[in-house]
Amino acid sequence: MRSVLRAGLALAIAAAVLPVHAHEYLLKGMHIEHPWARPTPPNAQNGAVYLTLHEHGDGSDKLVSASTPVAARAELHTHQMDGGVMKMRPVESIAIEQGTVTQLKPGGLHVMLMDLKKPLEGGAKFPLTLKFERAGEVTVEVDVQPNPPAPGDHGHEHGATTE
Ligand SMILES: [Cu+2]
Repeated sequence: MRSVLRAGLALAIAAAVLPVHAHEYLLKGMHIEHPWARPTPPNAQNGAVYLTLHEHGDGSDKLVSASTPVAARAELHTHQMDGGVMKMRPVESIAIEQGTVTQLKPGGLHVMLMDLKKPLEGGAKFPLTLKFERAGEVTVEVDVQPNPPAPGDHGHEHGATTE
């Protein structure tokens, strides 16, 4: 009983601090969920950020760029098969179709952090600014954690998923 109360209190605190509820952001119709990055080894030059995008608005949008103070630059990347080998490729933008979920996740689309200023440490958080063609800019907080966030119950229907 006591742990249930504590969990409830933790949720109440998180809801008070964060823009929507636990680690989600809403920018016009664009719903951004659980930005996270894996910790990087001490000499790593690059890192990657993953998150989920869901366009609730009245049209489709595109993620066109990203930036963060923790890296010299951020690029939008995808993974593609090339001669039987998975390779990362920069993409100009990431399309988010109206009503669908676009997941940036390991082995797929991601925001690549190039030339990290220091390693990403587990438990840390850092800001990442995302720029959308229609919705504009938003700065989200990225959690550095070894494992993907648990698929949450987001309280609404996500419909079709694209990756
Ligand atoms: Cu990459």
